[in-house]
Order: sequence, then C-alpha cells, then structure tokens
Amino acid sequence: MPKILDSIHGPADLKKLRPEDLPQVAHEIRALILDVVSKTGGHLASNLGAVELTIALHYVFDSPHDTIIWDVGHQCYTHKILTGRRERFCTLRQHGGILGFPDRQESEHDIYNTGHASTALSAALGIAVARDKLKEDHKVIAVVGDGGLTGGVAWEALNQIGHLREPVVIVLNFNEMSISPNVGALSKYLSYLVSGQHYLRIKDQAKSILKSIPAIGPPIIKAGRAMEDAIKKVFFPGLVFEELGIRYVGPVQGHSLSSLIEVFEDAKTYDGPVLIHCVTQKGRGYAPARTNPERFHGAAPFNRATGEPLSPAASPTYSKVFGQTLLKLARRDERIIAITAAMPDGTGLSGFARELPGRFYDVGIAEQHAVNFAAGLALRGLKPVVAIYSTFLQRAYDQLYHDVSLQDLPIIFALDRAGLVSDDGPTHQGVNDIIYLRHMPHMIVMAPKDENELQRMLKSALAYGHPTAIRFPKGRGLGVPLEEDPREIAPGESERLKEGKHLLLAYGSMVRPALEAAAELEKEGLSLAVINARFAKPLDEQAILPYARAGNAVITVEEGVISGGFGSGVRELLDREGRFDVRFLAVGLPPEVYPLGKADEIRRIYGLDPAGLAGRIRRFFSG
Ligand SMILES: Cc1ncc(C[n+]2csc(CCOP(=O)(O)OP(=O)(O)O)c2C)c(N)n1
Repeated sequence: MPKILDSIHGPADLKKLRPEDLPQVAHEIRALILDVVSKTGGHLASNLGAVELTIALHYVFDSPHDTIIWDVGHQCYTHKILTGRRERFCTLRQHGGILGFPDRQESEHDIYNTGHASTALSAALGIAVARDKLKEDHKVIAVVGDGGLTGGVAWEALNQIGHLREPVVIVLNFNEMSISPNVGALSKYLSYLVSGQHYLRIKDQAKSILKSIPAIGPPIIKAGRAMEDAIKKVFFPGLVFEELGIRYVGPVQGHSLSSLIEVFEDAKTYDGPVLIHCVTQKGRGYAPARTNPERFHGAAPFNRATGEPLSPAASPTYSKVFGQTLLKLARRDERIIAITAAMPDGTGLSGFARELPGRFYDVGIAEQHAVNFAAGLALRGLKPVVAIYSTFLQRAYDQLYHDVSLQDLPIIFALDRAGLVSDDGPTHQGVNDIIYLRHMPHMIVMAPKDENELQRMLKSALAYGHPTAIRFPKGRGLGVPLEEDPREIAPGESERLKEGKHLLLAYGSMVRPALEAAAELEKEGLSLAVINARFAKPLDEQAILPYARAGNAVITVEEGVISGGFGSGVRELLDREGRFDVRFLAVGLPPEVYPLGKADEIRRIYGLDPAGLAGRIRRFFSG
C-alpha cells in the first residue's frame, strides 16, 4: 500500500493533507524512525515522543519562514523527515549522511544548530528581536524539554522573554524525563501542574461558577482568552510562567494532533510570549522504549523485535570502571560525594546512586551549578567527584577557573567521552578539555592509557588535595586486568613503555596507537622511545628533557585540539629550558569542525590511527 509519507517532500505537502490523515503520517514516521535507528543507533525514545508535536508544528506554522528551534536537537528526526530529508534519513549519523541534530548546512529548515541543552530559548529570543528590528513578519518557535528547562541558561532567557514580552512560542515537551527521570523542584512543579489535569479541572469548575453569576459570568466566558487569564489570576496566582510575564497554556495532550493543532493555531495569533505545556511520553509507540526510555534515549543499534542490543558487551566501558571504582573508594571514605549533571547512567554512576543515595547528587542539566555546588562541598572538607562529559564541562569554564582553580579546591573532575566520539557529530566532540584545563592554576590534568590506569588515577587524585581532572574516552576499555587495590601515581609521574633514541610522548588514549606506530617505525630503523605521559600538567620534566638535551627529537601526540593542548605544554617546557633547537612535532587535531562519522573514521582522517601517526612521524624525519 502506498504510504502517505512518500508524498511528503516538504511542509507544504503536509499542509495539503486533511487533519484526519495526520495520525497515519505519525504512524508511518514512527515506523521509519524505528527502522532506521534500530540499524544506526540514535536518540530513539525522545524522537518517538515528539512525533505528533512536530507534525502539528509543521501543519500550523510555515517553516522555514517561521523559525523552529530545537533545544538539544536530539528530538528533530520527525522535523528532518518532514522537511525534505526522508529519503536520506537512512544515512542518519553515518559518515557523509545526515546529522542526528539540527544542521544549518543540511537544510534551510534547520535554523539554529544545537546539541548542548538549554540554548533554544535565548536563540529564539534573539531571532524574535531581530525580526522586529528588521521589520520582518514571522513566528519564532522554540521546542524545549523539561530536562532542557533544568539548565540555568533557559531561565536567563525566560527572564528576558517575560521582560520584553516578545512574541515567542515556547513548546514545552514535558515527559518527566531528562535522560533519566527528571529531578528537582521545577520538575515536581511541572508534574503538579499536570497531575489530575489540575489547571484544566479548575478551568472547568470556574466556568460553571461563572455561568451562575448572571451579569458578569457569561460575557467573561465568551471572552475566551480573557476568561482564561482571569481564571489563572484567581486560581493560580503563583503560576511561575505567568508571573514571569509569559502566557501559560496547558497541559495539552501531546499526542493528540487535534489538540496540538488547536493550541498552536491559537498561539500563532497571540501577541506576546506563550508557553504551551505539552505532555508526551518518551518512547511512545515502541514498547521496549516505553518501558526503558533511559536505555533508548541514546540507543546503540538493536534488534527491533526484542529491543536487545546487537553487539554483546565485551570489556567494561571506562564509565563503568569509573563508577565501580568510585563506589569502592566511597565505601571506605564517607567524605566522597558523587555529582552528575543529568547523566547518572552515562557517567557510570547509577550503581553509586543506588547504593549510596545520600551521597549522590543529580543536579539536572546544570553543569555550572554542579561545579559551584562541588566547590561548596570541598570548602567544607568533603571530597566531591564531578562526573561530566568533556564536551558538556565546557559550560562550566568560569566555575572551573573562578571558583575551583583560583581557590585551589580539591575537587575531582571525571571527564567522560573525552576525545573523538562516534555518531553524534561536532557538538559532542570532547576535544577541548586539555586546553581549557591546562592553563588553570593548581589544576592537575591527567588521562589514563587504559581502564586499570583510570582506577589508579581516581584513587590517586583523591589524595592530591588539588583540583584534578581525569579525561577518558567513550566506550570500552582495552580489556586489561583490573587491580583489586590500584597502585597510586604521584603527580606528574610518567611511565616509560619503550626505550629508543627519539621521544614519542603520548597522552591518554593515544598511548596504544603510539606504541603500534613506534613498532612499525622500528622495523624501518627509526628508533623511538615511547612514554605514557599520564599528565598534561604537571609534566614529567625529568623524563622529557634528557631527550632534548641529547639533541634528539621530541614528538607529542594527543586526542584533542592541538592549539594550547598537551603538545603546546611540552613545547613551552622546551622553550623555558632554552631548548629552541629541538626538533619538535605536536600531533593532534586541528581546530576545525570534524565530519560526522565513527571516531575511528575521524581518527583516520586526521592521522591519529597507528598508520596515520607513523606516516606523520615518517614525514617529519624525512622532511
Ligand atoms: C549541556 C548539556 N548537558 C547534557 C546534555 C546531555 N543530554 C542530552 S539530551 C538530555 C536530556 C534532555 O531532556 P529533555 O530536554 O527533557 O528532552 P527529552 O529527551 O526528555 O525529550 C541530556 C541531559 C546535553 N545535551 N547538553
């Protein structure tokens, strides 16, 4: 049977359909998303939950004339399918294919690139203000989840939106989930608004009361929106959004296309900011994702019939080793506190949360707050361990500097997903942390070569008494045995893995490729010592300088942006020692937007795989 979806090449085609055809469109989109994501992996649960909401937006509004901005952007698959990318949708997250997040280079319908949470409202306000200044006439819509709304920057935007009373349509996609169940007072408040359809119930009651007041009641009811405002003022004096100056509409059944279309049509005519509280279900339409939305938030390829992952678990992930080691250490030291910014599972801390709930804090998508909160704890002698992905800790740069580093507070930062990551594209690459941490006073910056060294580093860091960052990659470890009682490492202590004439100094995930490259080059008569640096700061000067003093070459390699990174630190050391004549090569990533693809593919493109690294070194010596 021909699909309706096949006839939709853009929003104009969707608008030609009758409202009664739309549920079938939703059905077909869900099937397509499920089919593709089961093969490519992706943000399944969030996308299944936003299907109707997206259809209704494109049915009512006129994209790209009207601008739709997606907070985080992980829920934009239906938007991509409806805006001319249905046929390419099978290339989702593949090298050369379409991105899992909005991408301005991909389509005129992707107005603003996202990937990190809580930015959509500020951007929407900026576009709305620009619209007025440029005397344009279009609508601005921002779609944000209740998770995204836990980020402070979203509230900075709401503060100004309410102040300016700028017409912006905010669609709150409320499903009580961030990646894990959403936490915090705000989340409770939003649930309260939904519970028992509180607001709607009171609205109905108020209507019947008004009806019974002969002279005043019926005209108010007729006034529609005015009545709604009056009711909200009387019965919900503290409605947060209204108090901020933003009209609140809801809760709306977020899978009812007719209800959504009705409220969006109404919002379209409103001359001020409005927030529409849509209640959706994460994973809607696929039982395994409904029952386990956390696992299907960002799913690896899976068997569609059973929901089981396609590739069985091999060696444990770095996240898991981190979480288990921290739990072990915390059992022995009551001062250890674990903190995550909405990623208890991703950071490997779920087990910690279960066993030591009183010493575990999920602060929401609030990286800045997480770091400041840890600062307070550390000041009073507790030992906070803040686990945040490398890319998301960028958010807290000033907290790291102003609050932690300048005050020399002993906090441990576990930077998961450091280095290149597969499938998610430019916004998720963890390639800047060495740079943003290395220059900070007191900060110790390190990276393990394998999962056992991660254990050692975590244990050691707890004893350093200074702010300490440990970066480690996404995914499985190298499969090395894990010590029961990990040996401690002194700050700056490197490890010589291979003797040789010139020095190849490798950092973290690049140690193994460096060993392989050195073995390859050895066969060609090029003698390289390989040192596992372990620390980007402090550097093991006594291990590095003898090579420079002997007139041999020094080569560094890191999985991070080269500008101001690990290699820069070594160059600075050589300069400080007056070793200006040393033959020096720093290998790493250029400051660029890297293409979409698997981490291994991107490493190959930039010569960070063993063969590529050997090639770079070969050219360096022959050049
Ligand atoms: C700054 C930042 N921190 C963490 C994340 C990881 N992250 C991606 S989606 C998500 C949850 C978003 O929840 P919500 O906005 O409610 O959307 P839902 O998936 O529930 O539809 C998180 C924490 C991120 N993208 N950006």
